[in-house]
Amino acid sequence: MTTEPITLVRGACPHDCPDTCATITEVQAGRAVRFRADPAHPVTQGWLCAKVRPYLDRVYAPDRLLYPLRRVGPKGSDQWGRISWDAAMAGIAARWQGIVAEYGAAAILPYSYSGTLGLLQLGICNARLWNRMGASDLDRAICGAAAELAVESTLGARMAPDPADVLASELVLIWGHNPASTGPHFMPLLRQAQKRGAHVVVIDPRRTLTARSADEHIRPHPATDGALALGLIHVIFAENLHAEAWLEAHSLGWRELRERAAEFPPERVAAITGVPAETIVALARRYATARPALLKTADGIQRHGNGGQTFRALCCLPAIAGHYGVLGGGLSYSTSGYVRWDAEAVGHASECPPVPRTINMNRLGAALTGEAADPPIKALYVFAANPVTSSPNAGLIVQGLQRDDLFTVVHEQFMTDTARYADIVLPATTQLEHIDLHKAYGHRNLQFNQPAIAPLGEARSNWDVMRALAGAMGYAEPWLHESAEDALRGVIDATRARNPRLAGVTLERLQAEGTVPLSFAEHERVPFADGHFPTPSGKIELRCDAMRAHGLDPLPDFALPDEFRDTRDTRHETRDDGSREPHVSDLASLVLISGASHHYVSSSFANQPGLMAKEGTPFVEINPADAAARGIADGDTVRVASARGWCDLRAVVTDDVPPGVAVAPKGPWASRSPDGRNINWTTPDALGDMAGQSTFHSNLVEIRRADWGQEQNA
Ligand SMILES: Nc1nc2c(c(=O)[nH]1)N[C@H]1C(S)=C(S)[C@@H](COP(=O)(O)OP(=O)(O)OC[C@H]3O[C@@H](n4cnc5c(=O)[nH]c(N)nc54)[C@H](O)[C@@H]3O)O[C@H]1N2
Ligand SMILES: Nc1nc2c(c(=O)[nH]1)N[C@H]1C(S)=C(S)[C@@H](COP(=O)(O)OP(=O)(O)OC[C@H]3O[C@@H](n4cnc5c(=O)[nH]c(N)nc54)[C@H](O)[C@@H]3O)O[C@H]1N2
Ligand code: SF4
Ligand SMILES: [Mo]
Repeated sequence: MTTEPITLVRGACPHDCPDTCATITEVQAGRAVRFRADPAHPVTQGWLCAKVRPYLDRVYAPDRLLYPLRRVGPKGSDQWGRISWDAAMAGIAARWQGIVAEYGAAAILPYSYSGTLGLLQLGICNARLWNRMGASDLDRAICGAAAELAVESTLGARMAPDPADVLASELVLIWGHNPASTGPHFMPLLRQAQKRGAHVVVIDPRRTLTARSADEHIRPHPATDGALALGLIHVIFAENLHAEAWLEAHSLGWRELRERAAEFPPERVAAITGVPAETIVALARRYATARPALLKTADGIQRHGNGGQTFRALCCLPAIAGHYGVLGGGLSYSTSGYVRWDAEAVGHASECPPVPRTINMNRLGAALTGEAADPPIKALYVFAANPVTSSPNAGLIVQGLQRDDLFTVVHEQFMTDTARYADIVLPATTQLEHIDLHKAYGHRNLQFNQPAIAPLGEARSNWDVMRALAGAMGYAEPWLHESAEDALRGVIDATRARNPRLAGVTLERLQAEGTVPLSFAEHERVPFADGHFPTPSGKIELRCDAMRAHGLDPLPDFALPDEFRDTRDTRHETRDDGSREPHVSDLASLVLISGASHHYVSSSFANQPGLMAKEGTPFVEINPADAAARGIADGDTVRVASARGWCDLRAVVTDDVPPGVAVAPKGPWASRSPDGRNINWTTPDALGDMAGQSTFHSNLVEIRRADWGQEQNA
């Protein structure tokens, strides 16, 4: 027992989660001995989720990467030799300089997403070095791009109520969102609202953890929610339940939307969605007459080929019933629009060459195998992301990463599926070892993260690596070499100068207080309470002419994703060894949804033994009728196959999924599976209707017992 004193260090959970919890690390003799929630935080409320509670297991995991490594075997063979940081930096800079000389900096692609959401370790690191270099830009459209564009063009900004405002709701419509797993701190508030009499409706094809405790669960066919929303709008207008005076004063195009919705009478919507017409009518009445109703949603629902238009329809619905601007009403999607970090302070783009081109991250495999041709991608730098596990059509990504002429660097905490294909692997710090500032997308506080312990081994933070790389490349601009504190201070100060919500916020105050609430004038507390929307028209744009620039109808509309319409016989694939893939047109296909795992955040934590044990063997849920038709029993190993590829999973036969739908959560690592694959070997890399959105869930698959392919070939 050491008698050293214990120091408490305030931090923030860095993961991609709306809750952005406030944490406290207890440090003794330089070692983190306890990690817990801040009891005083209004949202964290003294508890952390199952994923992050054992965070010290992650920090001190025996498989943490602690030293720079150089590949010494063939790509993907997992054979490494230790090198020094100096050698790593010099080696990377030499390769990059050669590529820049021969192909231009556009041949270099940084790839990052959501390992951390910090301003410094993600935001600034996404921008500065790459801008200075003139590297290709990455269109980060894997998660919620369509929803973000839909919200920004319809409402003007991503603003949302305080989570606790749900206590004033009479009806809560949770649409294509599973907060019990994906934003758990909303659940106690929801329970409390329910106890006060609020009626909770979940709209999701799957019986999720959230749906289990709802008062009503409505299960549309996947990707038909646009029709469902237009059907609700239809009924509200048809029964004269719409908020005409409010619409007249504060909206653009409500009469046109009424005409569009007239094309979606309940019987037609029932045929499209599978939801009975009576249910649609009853829900519309309940929604329109609740005082008020909150529509709470997130990104899962829009990962479909038609997700953008679907989300536009969702944004319009609260306006028709007059729920915007009312305490307990409106749309709860994201609070991230309250603070937009000053882009110039973040990236210094005005001092840099123009962006040569932009590559959509959802097309990584295609880009690496020829789609990005002029110039080809010759170097990839991955940090805070694990595309082989988490990005669509992963088999094609692996094919690209195996190119001998591609120079890949991965900066990671662990030897991920992606890091295994690197030429050089650099060890990254965890949140306990570096500084950062976080804004939340599910609440209205800033969270500061003080480093609690020194970096383990030779791990370095993203920013420290960016600075070292800038030095190795010979770039002298001071903003490439600032201290972490100075970099943060510069962005905070520049942003505060234009944004009254940051009144009084300084680096020093954040460091001292950890949690700093954003400032709201009383009339701004409830979004859009004054009837003003920060759109070009100052109104909510039900008809949004800006949509034309994206090649879209200015009114929300419904069409099935291409994946579900295109039943042409183009899906046959042959394995490398010439044997036959299960063929999706051999049987009526299933729509496979691969949303969040309860115990992982995307692929993060899916290598942590305690959490892997809780999550169990990677599985796919299939309805008993679909299982029986295929001779599949619960627990069987099954092969899930799409036009892109296949993977083997354990079958869970359950009516938690309706007939025609299968669910296999994202997250499990390919390298931890016997077949070396995961569900993203099947998912589509087609782009959605808006903002280059990923379309993970518009995934037509066939599921067979794993021995089926072999039988066919025998
Ligand atoms: N535990 C955990 N938490 C997470 C994450 C995680 O991986 N694990 N990921 C984080 C990230 S990156 C994000 S973006 C958020 C996402 O947060 P959510 O959007 O809440 O999570 P998802 O599971 O992606 O999708 C939500 C639901 O959409 C449903 N869905 C899919 N297609 C349709 C459809 O066509 N119609 C309807 N009505 N529903 C549909 C799925 O069945 C799923 O239950 O969660 C964050 N939090
Ligand atoms: N099938 C399917 N796939 C999906 C989705 C889906 O719905 N279905 N959802 C998608 C969504 S919503 C998202 S947001 C993406 C997320 O995809 P990614 O952004 O790739 O997220 P992760 O897979 O969690 O990988 C993050 C990695 O960053 C590392 N990391 C963490 N902190 C740091 C750090 O400070 N520095 C460095 N260098 N590395 C760090 C972690 O160890 C981890 O390996 O996944 C997508 N994948
Ligand atoms: S993942 Fe979400 S709920 Fe869990 S600790 Fe982090 S912010 Fe909180
Ligand atoms: Mo996401």
